Amino acid sequence: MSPDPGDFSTPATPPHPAWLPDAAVAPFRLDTVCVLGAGAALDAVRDELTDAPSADAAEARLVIARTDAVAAPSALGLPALPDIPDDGHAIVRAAGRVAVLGATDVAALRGFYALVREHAADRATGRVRPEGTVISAPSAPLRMLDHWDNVEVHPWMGQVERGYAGGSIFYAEGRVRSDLSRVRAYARLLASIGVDAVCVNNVNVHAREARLLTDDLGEVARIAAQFRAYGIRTFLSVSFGSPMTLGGLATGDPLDPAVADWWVDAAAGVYAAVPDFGGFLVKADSEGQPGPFAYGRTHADGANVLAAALRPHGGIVLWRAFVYDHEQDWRDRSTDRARAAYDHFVPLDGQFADNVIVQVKHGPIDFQVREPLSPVLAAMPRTRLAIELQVTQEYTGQQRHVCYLASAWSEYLGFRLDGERTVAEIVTGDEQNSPGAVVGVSNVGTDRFWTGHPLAQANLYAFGRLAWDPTLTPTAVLDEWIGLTFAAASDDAFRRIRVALHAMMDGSWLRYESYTAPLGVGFMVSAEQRHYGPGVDAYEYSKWGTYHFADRDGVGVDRSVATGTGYAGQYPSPWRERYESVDTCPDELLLFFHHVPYGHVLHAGKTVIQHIYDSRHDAVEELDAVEAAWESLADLVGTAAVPAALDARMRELLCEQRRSAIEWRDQVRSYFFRKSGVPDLAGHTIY
Ligand code: GCV
Repeated sequence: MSPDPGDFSTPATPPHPAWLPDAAVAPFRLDTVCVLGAGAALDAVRDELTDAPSADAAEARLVIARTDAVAAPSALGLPALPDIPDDGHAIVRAAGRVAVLGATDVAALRGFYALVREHAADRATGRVRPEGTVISAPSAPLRMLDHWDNVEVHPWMGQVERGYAGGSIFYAEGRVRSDLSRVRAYARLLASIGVDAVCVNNVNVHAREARLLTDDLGEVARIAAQFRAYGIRTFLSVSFGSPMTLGGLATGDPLDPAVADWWVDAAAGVYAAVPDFGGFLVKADSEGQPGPFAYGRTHADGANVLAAALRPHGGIVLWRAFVYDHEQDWRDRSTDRARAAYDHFVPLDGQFADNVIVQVKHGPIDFQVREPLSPVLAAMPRTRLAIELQVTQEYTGQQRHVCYLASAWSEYLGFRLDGERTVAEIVTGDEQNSPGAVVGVSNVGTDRFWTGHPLAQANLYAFGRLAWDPTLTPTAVLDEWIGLTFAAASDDAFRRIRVALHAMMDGSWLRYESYTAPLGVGFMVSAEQRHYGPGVDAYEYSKWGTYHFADRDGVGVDRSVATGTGYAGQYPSPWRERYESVDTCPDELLLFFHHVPYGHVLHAGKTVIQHIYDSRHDAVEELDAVEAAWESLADLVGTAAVPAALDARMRELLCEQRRSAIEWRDQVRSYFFRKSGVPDLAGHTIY
């Protein structure tokens, strides 16, 4: 990939407009427009429509309004205003006119972007919208992006931990950037997909970053001002050790009154600087971060002391459940990292304050390309829960491979984890769980395309859309994204781009899975290359608790109750039984739950070893079609549809994807042949 373009403020390399190019909004400037009501977010709508001819509400073809600014429905030619939820919006089409309505300026702004989105999607699908009213409200009340950005460049993690798109858009040279125009552009993009919260620093809180909470509040306020204009609240990751490291106290014990007072003062300080501050995100007792265990306290004790400090200001705590032993002895087969979050957190159900949300990674290990859903999500009905997704592609190609993650997320959110309730229902609130959140780890940086791989922009887009409405299909979301991003293309070019991108992206998650670690086993990633590329044994004899146990006879982790670690027993029915038995365990998770001989026959009919040989081959072969799809657009390069810089980046990365996929194929296949000695019946080359 091209080197980090560095400071984005150089006029020579303006950032790519992502899914909001001028051409996506321009159609709404052609007709008469009226924007009604006050508020920064409505000013943002006015900015979008600056060049449009204006008219009063009774005449304008397009009205965007806060409902409290509408004198009477008749002023819009309507018999009555629709009944709109506070955080939702309505798009009313009547008598050839369109009214976009929301109870607040932010709701109206989101409604405006919904209109822009509809227009783009309709171009992709050819749909003509009928007259009538469409009301949309978010499924999750909190739709948040976490940034793993450091203020300073960390010696071995760089500036953005697991970032694959250059430096931080927030920080440069050890402080908050003086030019925050890129943050404002980011806020606009996020508002257009309904994201309403951003945490601006890494959950691994190093010494410099800890001081954002105290010394840098004026600077945090500058960032928050950029987001506020687009209806997005700012959060900070804080270190549980802050009372000691920043406050000079002798202890961080959450039950010590002096510690509680320190947090009360810290929270008051933040709200004095940022009145609409969202709250704290905390990684405690995890991978070296301090936490309540040091004082013999529980994670509920830890979270609640912060929650009490934030409560008077309306703030919340997002407390991560990613707690496990990262100093494990690989010889010890009784400890199973997959069990850890459940073992630590489920006994605490009902003990967390009501302004605490327990944030749970989607799977029990760590954002692998294939994991079962975390059983914690089904086991804490008296706790507000968030699902954490990784938009940044740490384990899914690091924004050098095409991997459209909406396919995975939509499967997770729609999964009926206790047989009845979907994960989306659990985290967005239902008759059992109070509303929680959908959280993603952001994938943007200073890269001119924002996300390294230009197609990784679609993952950020899809995150927001699925957090708003988890029932959307990945293909429909992709159509919206293509319609917006390539709005400048002529009709014919657009049709071809759409076909090409669906061919490249629709199956890309499963393709990535097929050439990397097989059947749910996970973590066969290079340690040297920071989780990029193959490293079949890289974590096999390590302290991280991520093993595959391949030997000459078989592979996989026995997590059954009968003979293994018992992890399968953490699931409610029917999954507990499904996963427990080799006979009923889904193929794609077989090696996550069972250690099986290489000759074990999958439901799909092949032996495990032949599946390992074949699927890698097939996935690499599929890349021919992926490359051909992009090549089919060659005559468009240099037009507004496909700028030369976009094409250059795409070609460079497609080349790298092929190189890397071949490396995965050959290493994994050779490794298992050498372990098992079982010949490949298809006669593929094995090294
Ligand atoms: C922010 C994994 C990643 C770490 C990350 C951690 C977490 O272990 O490799 O970089 O740290 O998850 O989610 O806290």
